[in-house]
Amino acid sequence: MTLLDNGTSEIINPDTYFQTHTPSRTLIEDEIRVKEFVNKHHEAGRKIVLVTSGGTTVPLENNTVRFIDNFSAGTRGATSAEYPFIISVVWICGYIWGGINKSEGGINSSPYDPYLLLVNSKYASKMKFVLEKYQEFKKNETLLLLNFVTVTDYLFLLRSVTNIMSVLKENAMYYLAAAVSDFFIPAQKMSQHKIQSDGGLTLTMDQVPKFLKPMVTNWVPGGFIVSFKLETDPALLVDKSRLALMRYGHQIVIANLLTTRKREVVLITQDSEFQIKLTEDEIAEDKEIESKIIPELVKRHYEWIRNASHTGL
Ligand code: PAZ
Repeated sequence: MTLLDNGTSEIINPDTYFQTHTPSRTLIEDEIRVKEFVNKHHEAGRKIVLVTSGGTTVPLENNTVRFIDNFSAGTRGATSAEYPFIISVVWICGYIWGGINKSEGGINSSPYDPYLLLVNSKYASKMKFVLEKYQEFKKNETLLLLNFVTVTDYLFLLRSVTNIMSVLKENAMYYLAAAVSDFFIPAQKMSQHKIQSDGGLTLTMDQVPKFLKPMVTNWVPGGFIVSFKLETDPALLVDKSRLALMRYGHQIVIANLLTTRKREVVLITQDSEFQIKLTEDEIAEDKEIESKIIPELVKRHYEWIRNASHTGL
């Protein structure tokens, strides 16, 4: 974080960010694929969910040798897309395809056509379910997978995909589970070449612009937006989630703690809090919390659509 003389941190605005950074080389190709996908499903009268998952990296050099990563394995997004009710999905992910956490050693997989999977026997039945779901998506052409690596790739991709999906108006859900870096080194301040190791390293980072505000206001006004809030301090979780709702004006924040995120979350709206928790029996059966989150969100999304048609949104 760059600290200004007065001790406040510098926040670049989203427009300046997009003007001063370069998207990934695959962005144009990705946009074409998203347009085709969205047009096809929109014409067929289907709803589409955008799922983002995984972590974004922050390069330290323009010719990147080193980067800062975060803990996210992309499990939340991957697992969520497996559940019924999720019909047409544009899924942008960093790292993995598959419902099993990379840190659990479950699978080795490719984001596209996996032809060799090494499956830990503990996960065999789960993997069968995931593969069947994937085959179903493939057969019906209802899943579009897009990848990102850096935070810049992610932000450009998010802006493009949401702009294209805005034609769906309230018939789209945006499920933002990716762990997006909060700090980065702007391209113009980054070392061009590998940083030499002839002493210690002090990093100065800027704050990544808050993209939820332009997303809610300009990119997809009328869309049903669900963001996630991760904290490690339970005392901050609900207040920070509420603050995000107030600041950005979207529909739901799902609050989760790092250590309990797989068994407990709180769905927070402008006027309610709703806890979703796995019971001890469900945990013993390896039930996934997403099997409870997704139906609840789909129900709320339908209510949102009903209200939107009344209010003419
Ligand atoms: O990717 P994962 O399954 O390991 O973890 C999911 C998560 C904690 C990244 C997600 O639930 C989340 O909270 N995403 C938003 C993180 C944030 O506050 O930026």
